[in-house]
Amino acid sequence: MTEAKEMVKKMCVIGEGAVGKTSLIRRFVYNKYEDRYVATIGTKTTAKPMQINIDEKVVGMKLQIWDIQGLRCFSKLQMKTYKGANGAFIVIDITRKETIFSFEAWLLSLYKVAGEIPVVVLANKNDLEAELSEDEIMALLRIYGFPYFLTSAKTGDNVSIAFETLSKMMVTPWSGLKMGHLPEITGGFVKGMEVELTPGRRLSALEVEDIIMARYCDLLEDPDIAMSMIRAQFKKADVNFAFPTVEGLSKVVDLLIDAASNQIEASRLTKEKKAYTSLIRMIA
Ligand SMILES: Nc1nc2c(ncn2[C@@H]2O[C@H](COP(=O)(O)OP(=O)(O)O)[C@@H](O)[C@H]2O)c(=O)[nH]1
Ligand SMILES: [Mg+2]
Repeated sequence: MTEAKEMVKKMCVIGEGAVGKTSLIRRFVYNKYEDRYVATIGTKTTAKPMQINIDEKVVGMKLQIWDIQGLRCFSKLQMKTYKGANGAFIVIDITRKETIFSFEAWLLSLYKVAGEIPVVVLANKNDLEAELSEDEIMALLRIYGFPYFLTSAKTGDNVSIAFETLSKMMVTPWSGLKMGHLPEITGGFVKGMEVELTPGRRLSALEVEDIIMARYCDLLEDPDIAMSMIRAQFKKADVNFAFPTVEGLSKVVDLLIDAASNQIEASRLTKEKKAYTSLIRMIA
């Protein structure tokens, strides 16, 4: 029996940089793969219609897949993009053991904003020699009860089934975490969550870039549009967003303010620019 009932669901793909988030999405949506690494700037969304089978019923849904830049977790921009998410992939790279160390921090930052939504873990690059064994992955995930897949964006191994699994979890009642509550993570991760803007506090260029991008998303009230404008200005200014400098950020800020001039009132823009400029001045 077929029952057409389309719904839109938001799915986030998160994890450290270069674990394969963008490649996994590209494989799933376009069935394509590229060996070249182009770091994602901010967030990028892709829509994908999906048909899933639930209890012998075909359910149509529109997946909104959010590819989220993975430089650091608890970044202000990332936290903003988690809002309203219905499910998430946390991606780790089996060729780099360290990508699993921050798993809980990613989870915690996600749950802080989106609540306890379904999560599926993707242990990616399974076509390469592993530095991380399946036992180690299972040991970590046992306490949470999250499903995981060994995937390869390169060969396509397990990619579709992973997306189908998470999609299903997103539309069926989810019992939540197996353990019932999240562990308390102390130390660096949680403490680093809020950037305190006290006088004399120095910031890194990356932190400032992050705050500016998050503010710009607020300013334009649509993170998707804001992010595409941000991408365009970085390109125009020829500034590498992964290694921002004071000069580079100043250039980008000028362009960003300019780009918003026909949408935002001039007095508001002047204030905004002042805020960006004083943030840039705080760079150590
Ligand atoms: N061998 C192999 N390389 C991969 C795989 N997935 C991604 N890569 C490569 O790893 C690099 C980072 O991938 P990307 O998707 O941009 O990572 P992201 O930063 O998490 O979005 C790129 O050079 C990709 O070609 C995979 O499954 N196998
Ligand atoms: Mg990417």
